Amino acid sequence: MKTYRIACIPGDGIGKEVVPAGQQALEALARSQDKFNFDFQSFGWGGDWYRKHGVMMPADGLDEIRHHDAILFGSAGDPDIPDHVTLWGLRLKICQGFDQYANVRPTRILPGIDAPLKRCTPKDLDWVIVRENSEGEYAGVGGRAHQGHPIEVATDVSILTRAGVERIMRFAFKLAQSRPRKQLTVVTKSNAQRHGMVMWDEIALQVSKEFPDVKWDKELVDACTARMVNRPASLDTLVATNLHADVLSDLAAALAGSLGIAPTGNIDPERRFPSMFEPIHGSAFDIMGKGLANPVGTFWSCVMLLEHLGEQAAAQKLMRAIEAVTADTKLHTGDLGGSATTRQVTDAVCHRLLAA
Ligand code: NAD
Ligand code: K
Ligand code: MN
Repeated sequence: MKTYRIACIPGDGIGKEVVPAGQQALEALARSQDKFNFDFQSFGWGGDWYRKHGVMMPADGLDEIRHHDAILFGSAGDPDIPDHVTLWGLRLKICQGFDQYANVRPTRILPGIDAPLKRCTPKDLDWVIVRENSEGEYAGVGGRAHQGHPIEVATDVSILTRAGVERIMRFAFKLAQSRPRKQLTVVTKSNAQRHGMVMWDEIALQVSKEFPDVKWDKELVDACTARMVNRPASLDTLVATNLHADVLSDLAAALAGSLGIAPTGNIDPERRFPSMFEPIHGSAFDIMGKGLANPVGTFWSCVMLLEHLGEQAAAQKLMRAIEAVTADTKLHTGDLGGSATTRQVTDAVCHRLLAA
């Protein structure tokens, strides 16, 4: 029997609650069949590690997880540590160190969820946002001169490379091609950002020629927010830069019912390194430590993890268990208007898996 080695990095805040929940669901799934097992290894990196060691993770931390089959991540973000320190010191270190250049964010309205858009049914909203995850606005390039002085200048430079844009475009077109509608919207801002985004548009046109069966269009990022609300059914797969997709995907999650449901995969499509799966939400300081976090975003991330491992049947089984549980409003957590706890939702999913 196959054993997958999974590195679990709960990180901070509710990451410490939802990652163990995800691990339990995967354990129940493994117990419910005899094709594969998991070997989980947990790493206590994050804010607590920072308080002890002055860094978010050890200098050789990437080497400790380099040979795992996948990474299950929670959140980086601690009330007592600046966000740019926690983010760059842990999550971005892993994304960039393992060149996880494609960030994939599916959005659907799950059964039983009361999504906020009027006249929008689950069949009207089925999107995948592909986020460029290695460069762009979050390249980390820039600086501050004359800090604190009236003449201070601060820059965050967006770096786009031809190679970087080509690979994410190709990934997005391929993903769009694999979906029933074969449709891609290239999100842009080339009216105002007149260098990198103009190259982005040119490369989209060039790569589109390799995918003649994919219908594609271009949309400015600001107009795209309005289209997501007004004409959700007109969208299917989207590709956008690091910052644009970051913003669009939180909107997408809210339109589908809650930030607590949405999953994501930070993928190395070439499979040189482990890919990392996580809920899109953060540490949720307002509810952390109370057992109230919605674990569904993490469970759905586990579905993506299983798909990445090639375990399609198991992925579908977990997705069906999640959908059965969201369909029961008594099992909704506070973010969905209910009063269920992380524990109750997790037990319900595990119970379904073991009963199936
Ligand atoms: P957040 O996602 O942590 O929370 C936003 C709101 O959504 C809060 O009201 C929270 O209670 C609610 N929420 C989020 N997830 C939920 C869940 N699973 N169940 C129920 N409610 C949920 O975003 P924020 O407040 O902007 O950020 C808090 C911290 O998290 C910051 O330090 C930020 O940098 C970090 N963060 C990390 C990541 C990541 O690691 N990938 C992503 C986003 C934010
Ligand atoms: K996260
Ligand atoms: Mn975000």
